[in-house]
Amino acid sequence: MQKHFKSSSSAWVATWGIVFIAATRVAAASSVCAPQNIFSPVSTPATDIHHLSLLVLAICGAIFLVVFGLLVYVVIKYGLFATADDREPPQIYGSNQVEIAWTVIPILIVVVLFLAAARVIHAVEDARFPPGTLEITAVGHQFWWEFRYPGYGFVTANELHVPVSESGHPTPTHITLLSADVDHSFWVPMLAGKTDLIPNRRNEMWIDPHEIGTYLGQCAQYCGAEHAKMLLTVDVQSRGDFESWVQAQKAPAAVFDQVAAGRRVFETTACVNCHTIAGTAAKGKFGPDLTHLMTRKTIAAGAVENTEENLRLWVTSLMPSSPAH
Ligand code: HEC
Ligand SMILES: [Cu+2]
Repeated sequence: MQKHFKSSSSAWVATWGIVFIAATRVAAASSVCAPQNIFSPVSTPATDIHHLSLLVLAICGAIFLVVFGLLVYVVIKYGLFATADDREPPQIYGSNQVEIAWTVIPILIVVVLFLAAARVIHAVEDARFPPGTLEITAVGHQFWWEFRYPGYGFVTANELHVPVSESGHPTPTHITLLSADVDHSFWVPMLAGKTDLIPNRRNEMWIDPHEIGTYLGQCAQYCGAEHAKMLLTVDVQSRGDFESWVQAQKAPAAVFDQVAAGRRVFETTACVNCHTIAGTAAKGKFGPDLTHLMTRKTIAAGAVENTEENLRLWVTSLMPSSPAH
């Protein structure tokens, strides 16, 4: 008797605990950063995953309702309003029907979930690409993203630009994923699922965003102390805007006489060992390409806005002996 009450109250606590944790997680996630939203996909892989997750959620929700409903029924009938006769439930040994039912039903549920997931995996992984597909290579670094556009011959960082993909004229983007150091994971929730960037391995993913806009993403694999500040954005542009952005990125760095002194400092200090600026002697590959740094909205992988003040703080912090300190 004691045992009966104990186990049902601990099941009660456990169930409510899980519901509570799930509820706080949903609340926390939705209040922090709306643009990173798995529930409003704008690209085929994200849409497929969204549909799959709704199916899984519906099946799990149905199981929850059945189990929880039975639990509530038992607690009320045999706990709160038990008559003397109800105290000892009928003892059943070896019922074939019951055992077959609770074996076959879960197997069927697992098979349905497996087939649905396999269908989505196949659709995403084995997609065929039309001739207009844009090829990009993304390289994960501690703690920033390098984006190479091999077809156009330039490199940029942290802010990926791609053309919008219209249904009449699809222009998806195929992304090859590499890592320069440790594991990272490329995740822009509104565009596609996560794919890891693993050292000495070539992974792939693709997106076909059909709405112009800026989509936020985040490295989704803990890669070191500054992992949380390894953000990325995908700027989905009209075909025309994308082409003019490409032309601007292909041009060598702008030259201004007013900043000749600063350029001399850059070219004669260690900066050149880590950074590239097209058209100068700086050919370093360790840090982000700085050729068109001022076309980017943020610096340091989205950690701060690209303002003059932030840039100044960033660069002077590299030079502890500089007069700015
Ligand atoms: C030891 C290599 C190294 C040296 C030397 C170096 N940098 Fe960097 N730099 C980096 C790395 C790595 C990052 C990316 C950091 C991040 O986003 O987490 C970076 C980022 C930057 C950025 C921000 C770029 C962006 O797109 O976010 C600027 C600007 C910059 N460095 C300027 C300089 C200047 C100016 C010098 C010389 C005074 C210099 N760096 C020297 C490695 C270096
Ligand atoms: Cu990371």
